[in-house]
Amino acid sequence: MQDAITTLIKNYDITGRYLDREAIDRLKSYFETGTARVQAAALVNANAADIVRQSGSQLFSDLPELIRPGGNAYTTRRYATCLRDLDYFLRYATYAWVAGNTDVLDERVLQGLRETYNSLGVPVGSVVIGIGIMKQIVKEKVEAAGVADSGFVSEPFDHMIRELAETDV
Ligand SMILES: CCC1=C(C)/C(=C/C2=NC(=C\c3[nH]c(/C=C4\NC(=O)[C@H](C)[C@H]4CC)c(C)c3CCC(=O)O)/C(CCC(=O)O)=C2C)NC1=O
Repeated sequence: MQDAITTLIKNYDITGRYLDREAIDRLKSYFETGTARVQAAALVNANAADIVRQSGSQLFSDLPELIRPGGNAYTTRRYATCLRDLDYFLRYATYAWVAGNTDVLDERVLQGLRETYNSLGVPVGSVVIGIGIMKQIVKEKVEAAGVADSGFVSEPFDHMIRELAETDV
C-alpha cells in the first residue's frame, strides 16, 4: 500500500534525484489539502450509515429492477450485501483521501472484484452507477460542511468507476 509521499520518494530514489521543483509542488499541494482530507474523512465517518442508506435508496429507485424478483439485490440477504459493498467503497474512499493516493483501492478493493461480480451475476454497470450516486451525495455533504479544497473528494470514486467500467468491457 502506498501513499502520496512514499510514491514520490520511491520515484525519485529510483533515479537518484533530489526532490526538484515538480516534487516540491506535488508535496505542497498534498500538505495544503491535508487538513481538508482529514476533515472530509471525519465527516464521512460520522455519517457513513446515512450516506450508504441514501445511496442505496436512490440506486434502487433509479433501477428498481435490481430489487424485483430476478434482480441481483432481490432477497434481504443480497440487498444487505449490496449495501455492504457500498459501505466498503465509502470506507476505502476515505483511506484514499488521507493517503492522497488510490493505490489502496487497487490493492484492497478492486483486485479480483470484477471476476467475483461476474461469477455471482452482480451487474457491474449498476455498481458503477451506485458509486456515482454515492460520490454525489458525499460531495454535497462535504461542500455543505464547508470543507475547503474539496476537489480531492471525487478522486477515489472516479478511480473505482473508471477501473470497474474499464475492466467490464
Ligand atoms: C473490501 C473489499 C471487498 C469488496 C468490494 C467485496 C465485494 C463483494 N461483493 C460480493 C457479493 C455481492 N455484491 C452485491 C452487490 C450488488 N448487487 C446489486 O444488484 C447492486 C448493483 C450491488 C450493490 C451496489 C450482491 C447482491 C452480492 C451477493 C451476490 C450473491 O451472493 O448472489 C462478494 C461475494 C462474497 C460475499 O457475498 O460477501 C464480494 C467479495 N468484498 C470485499 O471484501
